[in-house]
Amino acid sequence: MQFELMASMMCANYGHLEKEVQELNDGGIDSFHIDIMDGRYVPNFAMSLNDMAYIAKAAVKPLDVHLMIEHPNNRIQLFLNNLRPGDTVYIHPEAEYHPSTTLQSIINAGMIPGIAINPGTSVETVIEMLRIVKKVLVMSVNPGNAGQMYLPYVGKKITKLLSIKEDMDFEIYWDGACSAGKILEFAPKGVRGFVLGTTLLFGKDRPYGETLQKIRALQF
Ligand code: S6P
Ligand code: MG
Repeated sequence: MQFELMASMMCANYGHLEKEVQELNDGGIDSFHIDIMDGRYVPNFAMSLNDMAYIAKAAVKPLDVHLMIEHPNNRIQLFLNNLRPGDTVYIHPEAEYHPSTTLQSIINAGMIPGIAINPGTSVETVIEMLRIVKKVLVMSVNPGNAGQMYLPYVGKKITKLLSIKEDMDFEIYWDGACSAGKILEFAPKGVRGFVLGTTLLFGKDRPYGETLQKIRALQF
């Protein structure tokens, strides 16, 4: 079973960030998930541009940048200038007047365009953007914090997205409260990747490589 594992870097230990990045690189992470927050679109400040740029330099694997900021188009070049072609950038469509313009800037820079869908956002309201993006990040918790409870009503939306992903040519990624049980249930259904935070990867007193190996060995 092919699925991708992303490390939610807002959950990493910033006391030795470079060591964290190296351990994840060596441990076989597929990409580094970067939660950028502005304290307005979401009620928190997590990572910012400098954190992202630092990790981009230290990381061998691609970056998966999740912009939880108002009007990302105003500042999108700051982020794109610090990324490599093939990195992914997700925006929240609700945070932008013209989200398709912002997605086009991401495409023009050679990055993979994505949208993040909040628990309270329906597939119908973002359907046109599904024709543009390559990735859909489904939030299974409200955006802003790590360590929250899974919101079970999101499952129905994933089922709906799974039924249209082939036709509309995008992949589905899971963000929030990702447990082994959720990977076991949703990877076989076609969810392509999972963001790992405090639920499964960080703060466990276990080498990251060992955890990642265990997850990949789950029986399907
Ligand atoms: C939340 C953010 C996420 C979390 C991650 C935490 O706003 O987008 O990327 O950092 O999901 O994982 P967990 O297992 O602590 O919920
Ligand atoms: Mg995220």
